[in-house]
Amino acid sequence: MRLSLAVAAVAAYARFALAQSTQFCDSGAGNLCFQSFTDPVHGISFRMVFPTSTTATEFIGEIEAPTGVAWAGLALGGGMLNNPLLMAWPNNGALVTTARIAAGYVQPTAYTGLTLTTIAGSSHVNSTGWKWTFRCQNCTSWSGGSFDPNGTPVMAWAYGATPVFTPADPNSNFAQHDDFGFWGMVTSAAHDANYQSFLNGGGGTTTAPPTSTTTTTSATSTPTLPPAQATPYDYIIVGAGAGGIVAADKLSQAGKKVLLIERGGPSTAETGGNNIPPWAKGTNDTRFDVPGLFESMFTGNTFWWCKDTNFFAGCLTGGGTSVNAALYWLPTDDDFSTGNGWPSGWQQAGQYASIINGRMPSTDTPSPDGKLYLQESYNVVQQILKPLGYSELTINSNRNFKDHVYGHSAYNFVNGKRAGPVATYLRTSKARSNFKFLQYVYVQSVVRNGATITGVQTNDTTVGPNGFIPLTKNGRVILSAGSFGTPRILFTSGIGPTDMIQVAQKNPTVGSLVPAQSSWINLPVGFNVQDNPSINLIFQHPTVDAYDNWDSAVIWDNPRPADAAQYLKSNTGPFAGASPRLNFWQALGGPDGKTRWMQGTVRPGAGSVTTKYPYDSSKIFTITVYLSYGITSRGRIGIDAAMKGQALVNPWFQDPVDKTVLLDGLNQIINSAKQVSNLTLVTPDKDTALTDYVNNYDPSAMCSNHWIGSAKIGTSNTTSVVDSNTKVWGTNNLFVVDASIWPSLPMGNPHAAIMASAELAVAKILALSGGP
Ligand code: 6FA
Repeated sequence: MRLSLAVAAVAAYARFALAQSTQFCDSGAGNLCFQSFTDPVHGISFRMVFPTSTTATEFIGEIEAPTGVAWAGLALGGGMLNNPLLMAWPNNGALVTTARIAAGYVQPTAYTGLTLTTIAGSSHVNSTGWKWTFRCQNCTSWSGGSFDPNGTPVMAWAYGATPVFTPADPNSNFAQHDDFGFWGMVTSAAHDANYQSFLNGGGGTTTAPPTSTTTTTSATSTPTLPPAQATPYDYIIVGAGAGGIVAADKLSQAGKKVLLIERGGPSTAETGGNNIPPWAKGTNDTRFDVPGLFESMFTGNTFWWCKDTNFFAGCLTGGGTSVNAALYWLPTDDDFSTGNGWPSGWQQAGQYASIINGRMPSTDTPSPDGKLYLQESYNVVQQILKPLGYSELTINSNRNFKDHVYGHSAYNFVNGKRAGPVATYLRTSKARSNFKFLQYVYVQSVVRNGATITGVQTNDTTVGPNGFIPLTKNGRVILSAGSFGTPRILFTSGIGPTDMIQVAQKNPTVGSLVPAQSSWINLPVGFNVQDNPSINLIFQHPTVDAYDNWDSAVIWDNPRPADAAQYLKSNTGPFAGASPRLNFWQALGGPDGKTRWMQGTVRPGAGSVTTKYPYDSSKIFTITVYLSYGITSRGRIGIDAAMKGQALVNPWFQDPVDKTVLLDGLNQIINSAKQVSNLTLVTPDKDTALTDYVNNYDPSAMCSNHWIGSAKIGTSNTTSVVDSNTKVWGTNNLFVVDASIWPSLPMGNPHAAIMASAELAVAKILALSGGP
């Protein structure tokens, strides 16, 4: 489901299970053994080492960043506010450094309560990046805060992609960070007996510490840890979203030794999440559990979104299924038809729809008391639809009926809480001893010897030597990292169009992982993508309760007291459902002789309203009108130099007939709405022609977050990326099981269809000879 709400600036930090630092002995800094954390997206490392005293008030720190990082900062506490922020940036081949502190979400000012000394011999700026090694004195406590030099305090990092305003000036102002994150710094394991001798040997001066002294000392008293032992797996699955969780469950159920790797952390309480609204403190009702908090995903603290795409994508356990509206549509037979691009052998949609529904039952009365809440917009919209010849149905009981039908929005919520694959497939996997789940581990590439994959390269050196996790003999890797994540891994692995592999090759963090050009596999990764174009119509009607437009300041901080109390008591009421209340479908013929399907999603309230005329924001509702099955437009996605996923060619309305057809559907709705008494169209307003409204629609607002097709399935390696067994062409043992393989959009919001395709994909993978 698409939302037009913008992501607001980050305003707070989260308390969730965090990644932890690991040991890093720096040969460039006298082999001092630091605790080090590397952020998985930008590749910036943050390190600390202390004297042997467990009550030390100083440390030696390092920030090491690849080229392209304009500035980076280490906050000495789990948040940007009221904690000293140690920052550095390169300028003309030298480093400029500063200590700052911020009391609000404003420009941090200079902080003078500590002493910073750059250790020149270990610091540098060169062609691959920059490194700042520094001594920080009087640094473990400050007015209003402190951290434990002998525990696992939470630290925060910040990254800026834009240079500070006056790079030569340590007091320069700078724009808000582009990204930030948190980790647990294991300071208890960061005390090194060579600390003082390193400093005595030259630290803090403009010359390097004498190499012989520091090398000798550390060699005798700082044994390096043995390399991490790697466990080989039959199947390594990358990404715990809709596709990956199903794949992992089916393969572990079949007795295979399975590793599921997720780059993000917990989501629902069951997975360890504890992002709980103030009104539910003391309960397990996290943002990801409570359906009515869906709209709060789009403001405030946004640790759950992937930071390396321009579009909304969930980077946490459950992937998109933990952050979406959970609209749940069992796939139609047409969705898996050859006409929709599936190879023959994929046409058992009915069978797999019932498997999915058996494990994750659909409900259109999400409140466990069986009552429907906030139904006013439903009642108004059916007055629009009935004169157009629509019939009311229980949609998932009639999954193949998608023409002129409407019904209550269906979800896979259970007992008033988000369920989805996390509370079903992942739960059963976790009970098996042959299944292992890693969170906060980022897979950079698959490691291959020509056509044979030998394992995956991660950013986590604790999971294997240099972060490598191997496969067992005949083992297989399945990429389920989503429509943007899977292509990124393929590009870094030398698989895809040449231009994208070259972009990955030039990236300072992952470029060295790209194999030699002689083993690149040229496939149309990123081409053929689709996403539903969607347009919002906003109406006002006196009977409608806009539910405060789902404003986060209300639903997260100050909900209607009776509704919050009802949910806390029995998981019932408005908070037991997400915002949508009604869905409808209609087949529309186009001037090109093709049929396209229109889907509508109706919800009380609106994210943004455009009109010159007064309106009552407490009585508005939105109809989001999408074009789905049958659309002909395709776009292309790829990466930029920072490996950020983006649309190289927007997928919406590339074929003008898609726009013509959607305009036809919108016109039918608007015309029929005219006969509903007291109903006013607010956006587009009466001065704005529908065609102009659609022509001027911001393309990014047209996005529905239903991306598919970036590693399309097919029968030819010139037009598809995976074969009919979901195996990547040109490889022996690399598969893709996620939204990327979908050849064309399904009829409805896609996560159930993706899960059904994952069920069938695993059946085919298991049946394929040569595997473990
Ligand atoms: N689909 C529906 O059916 N109903 C909806 O209501 C609905 N709404 C939304 C919505 O409101 C939003 C805001 C979004 C973003 C999507 C919505 N969708 C809806 C779409 C649906 O959620 C997605 O189509 C579906 O989740 C896609 O499933 P995939 O398996 O293809 O991909 P996911 O994004 O779910 O999972 C990928 C996982 O891989 C993530 O957990 C990610 O963190 C992980 N990952 C990515 N790169 C990785 C790497 N390099 N290493 C390790 N893990 C990685």
